[in-house]
Amino acid sequence: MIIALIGKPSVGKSTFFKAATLADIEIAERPFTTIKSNSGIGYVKIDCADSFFKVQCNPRLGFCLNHKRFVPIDLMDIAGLVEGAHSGKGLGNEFLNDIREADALIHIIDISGSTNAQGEKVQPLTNNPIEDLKVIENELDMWYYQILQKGWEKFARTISQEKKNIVIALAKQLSGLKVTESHVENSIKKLNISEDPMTWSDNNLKELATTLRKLSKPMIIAANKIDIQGSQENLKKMQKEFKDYEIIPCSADSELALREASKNKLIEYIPGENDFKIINENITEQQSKALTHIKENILKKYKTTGLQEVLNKTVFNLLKYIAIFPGGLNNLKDSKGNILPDCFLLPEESTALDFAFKLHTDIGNSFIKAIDVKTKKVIGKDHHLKNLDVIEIITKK
Ligand SMILES: Nc1nc2c(ncn2[C@@H]2O[C@H](COP(=O)(O)OP(=O)(O)O)[C@@H](O)[C@H]2O)c(=O)[nH]1
Ligand SMILES: [Mg+2]
Repeated sequence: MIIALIGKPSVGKSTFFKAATLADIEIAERPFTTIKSNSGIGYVKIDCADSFFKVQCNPRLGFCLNHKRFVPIDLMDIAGLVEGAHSGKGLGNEFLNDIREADALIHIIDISGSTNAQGEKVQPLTNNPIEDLKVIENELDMWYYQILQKGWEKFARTISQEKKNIVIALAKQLSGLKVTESHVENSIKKLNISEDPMTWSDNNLKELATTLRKLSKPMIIAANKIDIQGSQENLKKMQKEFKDYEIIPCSADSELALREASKNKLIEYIPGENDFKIINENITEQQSKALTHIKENILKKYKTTGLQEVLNKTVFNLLKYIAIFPGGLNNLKDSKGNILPDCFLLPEESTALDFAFKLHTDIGNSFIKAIDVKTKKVIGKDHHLKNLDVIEIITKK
């Protein structure tokens, strides 16, 4: 699963990415500093199954702090998109291309209104963040429309004359955008258009582009820079105007400061928590002041910096994934003695057999039954797994 961070220049995408991955990349105020998309590993935070069994796990990937397990996900920091990106403005075409393989988008918005359309610094509350959201939506829609429209006449004629299945053909045509057959089927149904593409108007095509974009690139909004005074009003306005989006107040800068302070052993901080503890006496007055500011201005007001919540909601609410641990009824360790070393993220409705195949094709092929290790109950191949299950697969020897 790949999640892309998008937005206009200077809204805090790289700051968000750096905090989420703690990677060392350039962060600056100049527009277009990110000229290549970065990929890195971020994490979703879940209740680790180890506390159920009263043990301490040893994750092979990710980490576990205080029985909160951080499970890796792929993140991409996409270079800033400006109005006209779909027609190539500001290298927009190239940047949009980087979004192709994303399963979901985190749209980072400067909710304080302190960057203009080009990403230049302006007085807080001067820029209207609602417009920023509309601009990016339109760029994404136009990008899909262009891809759809390219060679459309020939495509539609072939489908029509050869009586091919439009759902299969279109999904195949757009598979690079992660458009699936069910996306196409649902879109056609929703728009109430015929299965003969020759009858579709240009407007139908535009509407189809938008519907497919929404389904194949579901989006969540990170309302960033909430630490800047006056942002809360903008947040309320945006939440009122866009009821279909989950809009989460966020301060990427604050999360980055906390994670760096934690990495440097100045504080104890578990990402996404509502508090931290200063553990180093040699902390400078400046550092202490900055940390107190975050505590008073963000954590006390909003509970968290929002960054972890954005990642979690993207994976578990928007994409509706579930986290599954492989484990044995009599043994939670792998051959090296690591306890509950793995945790997998799977689409909702995944079955015990899907999970077996996710572990290994051989395990899938020799599947006999599975065991829900928490309840000690035997489950069949079609059993739907649920979030935080621990599953043992029994195979033919
Ligand atoms: N006040 C405030 N500034 C932020 C926040 N996140 C990022 N910034 C600042 O916004 C500017 C642009 O950030 P950057 O991550 O490079 O933006 P990008 O162009 O979207 O990747 C930098 O000066 C950051 O320090 C935040 O949560 N609050
Ligand atoms: Mg950047």
